[in-house]
Amino acid sequence: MKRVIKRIVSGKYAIIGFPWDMGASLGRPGARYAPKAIRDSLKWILNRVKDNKVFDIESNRVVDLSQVIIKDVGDIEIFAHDTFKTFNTAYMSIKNLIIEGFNPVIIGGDHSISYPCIKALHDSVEGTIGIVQFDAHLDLVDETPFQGKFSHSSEIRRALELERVKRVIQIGVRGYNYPFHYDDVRKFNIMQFSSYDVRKLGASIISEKVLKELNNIDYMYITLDIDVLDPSFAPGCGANEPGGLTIWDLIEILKKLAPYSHAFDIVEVNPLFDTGGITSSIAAKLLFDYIIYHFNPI
Ligand SMILES: [Mn+2]
Repeated sequence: MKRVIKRIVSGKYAIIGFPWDMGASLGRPGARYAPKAIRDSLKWILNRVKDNKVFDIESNRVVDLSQVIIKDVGDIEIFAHDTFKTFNTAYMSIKNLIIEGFNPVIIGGDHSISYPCIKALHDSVEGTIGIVQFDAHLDLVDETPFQGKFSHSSEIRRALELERVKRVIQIGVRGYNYPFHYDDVRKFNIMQFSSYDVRKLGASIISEKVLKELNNIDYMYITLDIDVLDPSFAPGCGANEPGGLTIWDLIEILKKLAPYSHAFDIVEVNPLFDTGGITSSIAAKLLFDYIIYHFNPI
């Protein structure tokens, strides 16, 4: 029998802000302001929910949310001088939420925050973990004197050290990177779909390939670095990397993967570089898409 990734639908979603940007050692800091900006944008979407129902125009249907709990649990407590203490606080909170049956929806923060969140999923469940990483960059740096071990360039490398993280799939990666990462990608058996692959093959085929690849995995964690989008769509991010995904392709792939995901984060939104809230509003839309399509796939 063909194995499929576990779908767990409790209808319980916890929104968690993680306003940490001390890991933004190479890119532009400022993602600490993202949880507030994204929550402000999310209000515009939630305003359309009436009597626990919302008209999903893109799928031409009314989605019934009467069985859905979206609980905003506030922000992770930040200890600015102490990465370890901050990450451990986040790890404990998110682990508890997962054990209580929530699907965590985490608003970063720079990309370093994904590591304690992935570890929280890893340690809350038995079984293998697959990570789907939407990103312009690889985030596979091991340790450097300048960035240390827990920056926004290292969270995927750290996650790969967890015992049951068995597969990483990167979508939207592009540009140029350090030559040794060519070997890392092979060493860690990372599957990559560059932004140009997405453009050539289309969102639908990419989604099918990802799900097929994760057939033997028990739990999926989706991490979405907003710089996966082309900077023209998302100017308020931690780093500019030309040639990114379009918003339409990203939305379609996310909607197709969301039903099989067990935790989600959206990171690197940087309100200090945003223009008119464009990037925050896209992040809020992606966050709501994740919840709607996780609960009620098309
Ligand atoms: Mn990243």
